[in-house]
Amino acid sequence: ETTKDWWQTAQFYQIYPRSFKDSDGDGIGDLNGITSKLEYLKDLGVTAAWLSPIFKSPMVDFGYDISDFFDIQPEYGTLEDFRTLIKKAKELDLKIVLDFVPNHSSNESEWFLKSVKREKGYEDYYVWHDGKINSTTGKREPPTNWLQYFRGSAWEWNEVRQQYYLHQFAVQQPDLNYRNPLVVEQMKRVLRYWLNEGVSGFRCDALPPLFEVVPDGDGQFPDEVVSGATEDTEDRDYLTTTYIENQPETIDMVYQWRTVLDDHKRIFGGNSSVLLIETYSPAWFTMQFYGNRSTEGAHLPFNFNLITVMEQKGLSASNVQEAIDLWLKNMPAGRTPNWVLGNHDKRRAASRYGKEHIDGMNMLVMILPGVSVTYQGEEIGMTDGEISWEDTVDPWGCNSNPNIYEQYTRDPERTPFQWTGGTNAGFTNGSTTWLPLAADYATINVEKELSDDHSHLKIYKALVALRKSSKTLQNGSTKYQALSEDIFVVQRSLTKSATIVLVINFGSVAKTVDLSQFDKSRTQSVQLLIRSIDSTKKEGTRYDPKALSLDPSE
Ligand code: ISL
Repeated sequence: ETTKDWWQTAQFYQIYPRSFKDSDGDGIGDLNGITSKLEYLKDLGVTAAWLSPIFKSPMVDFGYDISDFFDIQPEYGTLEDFRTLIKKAKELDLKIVLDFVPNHSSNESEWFLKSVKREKGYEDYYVWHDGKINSTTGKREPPTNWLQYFRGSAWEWNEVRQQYYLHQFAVQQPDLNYRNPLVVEQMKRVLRYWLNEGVSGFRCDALPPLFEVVPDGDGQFPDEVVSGATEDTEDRDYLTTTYIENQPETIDMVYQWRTVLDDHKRIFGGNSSVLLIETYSPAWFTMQFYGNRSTEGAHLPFNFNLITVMEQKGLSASNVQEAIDLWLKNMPAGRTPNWVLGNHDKRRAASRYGKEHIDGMNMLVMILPGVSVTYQGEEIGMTDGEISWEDTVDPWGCNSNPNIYEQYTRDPERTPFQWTGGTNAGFTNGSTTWLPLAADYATINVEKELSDDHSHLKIYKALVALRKSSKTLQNGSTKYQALSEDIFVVQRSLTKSATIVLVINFGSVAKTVDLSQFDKSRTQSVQLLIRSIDSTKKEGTRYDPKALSLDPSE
């Protein structure tokens, strides 16, 4: 077996900086807060932390609207603070991965301000268009019917420039024009700049909308057609996204970024740095990011199937099997799989799957081959906050209305991290928090779960430790199967004696499982390694694999 590079066996951990730890009492998380908690990450067994955007931003989309890609958001700290964070991380042998947001900038970026004024070199930095004149009304209209992700038209009229600009996200997030070589080069500068600051790679944001279709000879873009997915004409699902998503040029751009990373390593030495790709695309598109026979691409295009399949169909053993198949059966040979349960855009795993299933799902992503990515709070079983319309700040929520905002808002999964059961959950020493806390912080928090004999956190730590020490989990073969609607089994084996099995009961009634049905050789007693929180079994005890009883959600 070949030796693996660091990222192939890594435990990734996503930090949402605004909600992780506040060091200065303003109720907003910051870099010094993160630095003060690096030891916590080390203790969890994390290899690399990915920070959601920390760059200068008007915070319309909480950092995903960047006004200066080369500077730090003042409320998060300074470049010096960032360097301290990197230094401390290096001391602890933790890697830091930054968010790279290539699709758009903030409308307050100097690039955009210059483009509005058609300053030399910036004329075509964004996707500008005259629009069209309606033949009946004689009025000016957007160039196409394209919709943004956050509800409403993807085109905005600019009075100064007297043209429309494209924004696939909020009005304040104009799309950069990747058909302009100056933009392509500028964004590679961004990558090199942060590599020089010592980061270990990037999570690349929002890849599907990077390129749009090439306009026709008259400079016109085609309309999307009504897809019938929703009746809500403001909602992006109302139309197809044939022309605005998943263009082939997007794949090639990622290959170019990979070259930037590899060149940097070749010139300056050091460890490999990684590219993680955010895309909710069909497998035929997603898998191309990995690269092809002649070209290396992203190290890890995120696998969101355990989120999306369950969102559509609910949690069951067969749906879990389908989600795993979707990745492993489509992944090109020799690549590293990965497993994601949540992020800052999706309802929290404990709320989505049900609190009782958080340990089972954490076990699942850690026993499956490849790497797993934890969103802050999943290790303690954090649940969604309840955020009223009045407290709603996410642009996706705000672009809707009080009756439907809960369908769109992403605030519930972004509430402050729960460190203790004390005032403001130990997130801040100040009196306010930028988003209300989730209600359950008195019982779901790090301090309590570290002191409890058995807790989500202790289970999580045991899993990470097992994964780190187990050759079986790192190199073993994989077999998995839904034995029924409720019972799911994953088995990893290196040799017959070095076999690890995970059995989950997704159902709400107790079941007795015969593991020899799944694997004929599995007749000798099995020893319990790690059990979910409500399990009454005992670690170290031996059980009969032909009659293994499992309580609901055990
Ligand atoms: O959130 C989604 C699905 O639940 C996606 O449609 C999401 O908008 C898309 O994947 C892009 O997300 C990323 O870029 C956005 C930002 O708002 C998100 O927080 C980020 O993860 C714009 O930069």
